[in-house]
Amino acid sequence: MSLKDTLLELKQTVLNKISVVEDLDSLNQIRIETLGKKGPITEVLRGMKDLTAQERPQVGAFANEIRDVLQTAVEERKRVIEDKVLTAKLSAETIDVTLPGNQIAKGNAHVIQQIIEQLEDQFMGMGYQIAEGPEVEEDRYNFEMMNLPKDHPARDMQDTFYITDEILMRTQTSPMQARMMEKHDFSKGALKMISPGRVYRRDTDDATHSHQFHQVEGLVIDKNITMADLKGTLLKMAQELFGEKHQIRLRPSYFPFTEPSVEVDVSWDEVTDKTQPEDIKWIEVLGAGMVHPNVLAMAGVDPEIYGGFAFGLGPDRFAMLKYGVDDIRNFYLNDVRFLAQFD
Ligand code: FA5
Repeated sequence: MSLKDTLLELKQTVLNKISVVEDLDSLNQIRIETLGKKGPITEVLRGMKDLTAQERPQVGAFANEIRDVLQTAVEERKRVIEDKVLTAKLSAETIDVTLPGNQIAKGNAHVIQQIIEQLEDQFMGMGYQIAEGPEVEEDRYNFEMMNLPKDHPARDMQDTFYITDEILMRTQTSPMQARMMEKHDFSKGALKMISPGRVYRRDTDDATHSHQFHQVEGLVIDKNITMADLKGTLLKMAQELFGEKHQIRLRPSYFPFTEPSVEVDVSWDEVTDKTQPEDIKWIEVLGAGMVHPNVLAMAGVDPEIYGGFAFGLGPDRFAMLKYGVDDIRNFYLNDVRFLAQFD
């Protein structure tokens, strides 16, 4: 067989191999075996020294031509294989955007915080400011400026955690009345505020009492404020929170810082024209009254000119009423299964 025929046959065999090879390693192997230094083409070119001077350039050119053809075929096949690999990789990595993702567990505000925030929204809508005060409080604000001098028997109504003789854990949010009245500039208009926060009492825990609970204090001081303003405000608050058909009831009571004083109940159920008064079940939710002149005077407000009403409500009891929770302790056990229900 002539050298030319050998080269032609080699070309065909190699092209056939290249056309079926499926991976880059095998293709590289073919390239090395055919076109490498020890390959048959190099071999042919080396053997040219035995040819005549006339044959040499022809065979040389032919061998180069075949080497070029094979090189091009290798490169083309390489591109085809690389494309196939890339396509396979891309389709394996396709992201299905319609697949549901992993659910991230989301917390929710504590139910009592939710009640407090509803009350804040409601009262801000009526032009009240929101004030927060210290939980570690001076005896002076918690009791004395609330018309409860030392040794006043009514101090027993709120059994107290004392830190020193003069410092205590506040038993009520009422000290915020004195703090806000002291600060307020009455020449700029009325004082209308609510003050939510935690309070502490040495109460024995039971279904409706906790030694740590929440209160929201309310205070309005202006000229010509009457008991009707208090009743209207509390009725609106109760109906917005529990529903239009709920009623409130004011019962005479006693607090040293209000005169007259009342305790306020909300109807457990809706009250319609057909409801008999004796069928209404009432739940006590707050204390209120007209601010005592002594309290005004001690905070530097002239009781001859100004007056107002105050109330202190228990959002824990509100939450019990609104959601039918029969034990206040559930709010403080931090059982996520219970708390997550109020999302
Ligand atoms: C007071 O604390 C007065 N400062 C309220 C007040 C403010 C009256 C302004 C007049 C003017 P009392 O101790 O009744 O009052 O508590 C008020 C509300 O807090 C109660 O109606 C109840 O809803 C809630 N409360 C009282 N003690 C507890 C307790 N141990 N656990 C849970 N809630 C309580």
